[in-house]
Amino acid sequence: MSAFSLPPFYPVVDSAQWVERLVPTGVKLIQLRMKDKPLAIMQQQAAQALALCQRYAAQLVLNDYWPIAITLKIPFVHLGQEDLQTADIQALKHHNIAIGVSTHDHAELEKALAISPDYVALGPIFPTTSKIMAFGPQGIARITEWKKHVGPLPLVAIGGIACEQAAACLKAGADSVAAISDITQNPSPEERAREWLKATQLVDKPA
Ligand code: 3NM
Repeated sequence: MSAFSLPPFYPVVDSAQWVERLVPTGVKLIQLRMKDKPLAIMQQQAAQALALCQRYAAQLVLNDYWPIAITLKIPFVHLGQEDLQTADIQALKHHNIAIGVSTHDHAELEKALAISPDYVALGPIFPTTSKIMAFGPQGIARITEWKKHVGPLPLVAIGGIACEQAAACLKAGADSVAAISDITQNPSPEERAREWLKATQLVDKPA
């Protein structure tokens, strides 16, 4: 298993520019999730994001483009279910790259658990416009159900979560809460990230 630690909150962003804005706020982990960009641009953005994270002692998670993670030695990837089918899991493990996997129903959860991931994500907890999906909102109770199923494996809650709902997600059993729009669409994203950090510290977890 790879060395990583999942903080109770992390932002998901689509560019190195966002990484540059948010890592100085104190976020300990940030996911770079780029879509529909030329490969060379994604590689360059990922390299820039990695350098920024290293400067601020934050962990970078790269969404989907796992060969870039191997090339750039990014220690952490997040895979959607489609990428789970095609990714070279053995190569990622060989390079000591931690793997997180998105899940939306029990069948997907079983597929994720079959590769012994380092965490699984459940979503969307609430309605979201940030990702087009065949799955409707899961609701908070589903977090508790997932946590019972995965046991000590870290669980991330994602999808439509606002800062004010983060503590409830953690109390329901999530080990971490991830968000895009509540931060990037806020008029003051850096300030909002600081609010998230505060709201997710010291939340009492279920026994
Ligand atoms: N994955 P926001 S929901 C990237 O359910 C992502 O797998 C999801 O964005 C899943 O915080 C989602 O703006 C979008 O809702 C999260």
